[in-house]
Amino acid sequence: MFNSNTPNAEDLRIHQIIDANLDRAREGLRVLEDWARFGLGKEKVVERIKNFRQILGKNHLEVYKQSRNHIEDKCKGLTHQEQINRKTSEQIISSNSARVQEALRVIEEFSRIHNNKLSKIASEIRYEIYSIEIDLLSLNNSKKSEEILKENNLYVITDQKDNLLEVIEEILIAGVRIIQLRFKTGTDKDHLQEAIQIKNLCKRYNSLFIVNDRVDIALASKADGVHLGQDDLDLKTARKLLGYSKIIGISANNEIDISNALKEGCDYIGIGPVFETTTKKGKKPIGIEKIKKLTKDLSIPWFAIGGIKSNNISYLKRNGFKKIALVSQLMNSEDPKEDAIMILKELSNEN
Ligand code: TZP
Ligand code: MG
Repeated sequence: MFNSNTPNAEDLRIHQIIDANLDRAREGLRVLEDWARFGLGKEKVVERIKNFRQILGKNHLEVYKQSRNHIEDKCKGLTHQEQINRKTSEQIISSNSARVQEALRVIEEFSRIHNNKLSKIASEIRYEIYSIEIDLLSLNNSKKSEEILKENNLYVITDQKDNLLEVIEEILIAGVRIIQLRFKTGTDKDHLQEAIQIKNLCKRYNSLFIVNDRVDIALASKADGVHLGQDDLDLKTARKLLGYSKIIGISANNEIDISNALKEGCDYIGIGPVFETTTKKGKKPIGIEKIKKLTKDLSIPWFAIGGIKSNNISYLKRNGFKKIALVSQLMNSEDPKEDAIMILKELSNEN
């Protein structure tokens, strides 16, 4: 129970510690709350954080506030280089979560004897902050990926080749921001190595790296997501394994596949083949009219794929297709960088 007798000097020091750390925890929570609100637009997370802030506010007793200034604080205003170095939203989320966790730990320790209720509250909220930090970082990641998917119209899929890394780098230099690693033969060990190298390359160019078919290789290479066909692992299972920080794309070519993919929360859809293609032999083209019908009300990004070349992009654009995915046009190009630049220009809104 809280001891309401006139505090002695030691009590005063303890009250001052609690006062400072309640302020610290509430300030840190406010930073997290504002990022959840304005940066991510996630109402549910905002509510969770706001609730903690209010609980701490209610427990910020007058005696703690009154202890302020009784003892001179010589460390006031000290900043650390690390605080100045914080630039990205991830760094801000992590450092402020740590700030809240540390402050709550201090409150928990120092209030245990004279205000056990507050000590317990601090401990409970501290555990919650660990999961809020992970949720915020995941949401941050998926928000960034969603934006890249929304803003970019060219999605490049790889083919197996000896100089693949060089070709990918040329394509990234050209400005492509979505790369998918696709392989149909070879060993898992080699594919994972390749995936890790491409992931690092994509990271340098702020680009999405997606693995085709394989959730395990996507996870092990820290890819941004996975692309699944109708015969691959189902979306629900993939989501369970990957969580919400990763994107999941689905190949869906009819109303049922599309509606299932949407229901289960896929992030984008690949539709095709639009035209005849040698990359996926034996697959009958769907044709542009059918694709137009299927995508009429689609509210998530979708990419047309299959047989798309430099010479039929303007035709697709005239028919309202904005986003395309390519394999052979860039993988077999003599100059992938120049080709990618031309295609990006063709797809841009200026055209
Ligand atoms: N899915 C439908 S068509 C296709 C895939 C992976 C192959 C596309 O390759 P290309 O060389 O761009 O026609
Ligand atoms: Mg597949």
